[in-house]
Amino acid sequence: MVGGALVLAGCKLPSFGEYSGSTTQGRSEFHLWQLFFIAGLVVGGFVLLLILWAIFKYRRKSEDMPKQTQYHTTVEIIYTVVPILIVIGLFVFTVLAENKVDATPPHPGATITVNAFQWGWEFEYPGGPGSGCANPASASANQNGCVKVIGQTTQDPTMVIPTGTNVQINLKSLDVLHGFYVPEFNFSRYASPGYTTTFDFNALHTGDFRGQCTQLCGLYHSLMFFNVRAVTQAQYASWLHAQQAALSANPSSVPKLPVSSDTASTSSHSNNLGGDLYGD
Ligand SMILES: [Cu+2]
Repeated sequence: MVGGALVLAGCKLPSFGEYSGSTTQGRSEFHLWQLFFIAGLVVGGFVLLLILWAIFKYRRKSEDMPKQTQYHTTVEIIYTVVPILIVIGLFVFTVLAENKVDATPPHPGATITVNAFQWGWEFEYPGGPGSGCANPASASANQNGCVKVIGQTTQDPTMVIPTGTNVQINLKSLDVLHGFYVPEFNFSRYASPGYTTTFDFNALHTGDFRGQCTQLCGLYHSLMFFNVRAVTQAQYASWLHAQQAALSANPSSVPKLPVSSDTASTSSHSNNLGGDLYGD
């Protein structure tokens, strides 16, 4: 508990091998990690001290049977109650951190639909409030000023997000199970076919971050990377406007998904191995 209070007070503690988190959500996760690590060090160090103390203090000094101390009620109560209190404490801090990470407040500063597919990522930016992108397979998807960024297996797409505001991500999969993972955000979620997973990012600073798929989803799973570029809100707005202007000037430039991903469930396309891996 004391360690937790110190962590939450923002003391300069080691990172214990974890990213410090480039989003408010990732930062909460990071503090939870520090708390768990410190709790583990305290418990482990205490146990180690007890072991060493017992080894050296109670070395065999004679052939007599030493005093037997099992069924010591006070000790048994202590070593039952204290671990339960520790687990309750860790549970409470976990729930508090989870609630922060999973919160999706209304009126996000940006909304992005992320479609995972074999083997790449598509990022859809709806044109305005209430307007969504049309059917991803449709070539007329930019009717509402919707902007799309699509990566191919050998070319990583970049998801541009504004900093200092909530960015709501609606994560979907167009074929099999994928994993959306940004290490520096301390964040990972399944992209499930037929189900939308919604979460928020609030980027703390600008920068470029690597992302990747963390579910074995087929032949080129290991190439399924993407980038996240966090920019200021003004840069984000001008980027979005530039994309919308380019699309309305040239509607046929709307990026399209690779053919195989639209037909993953029925196609016998030669490189469509992901569906087979899942035994469908
Ligand atoms: Cu994948």
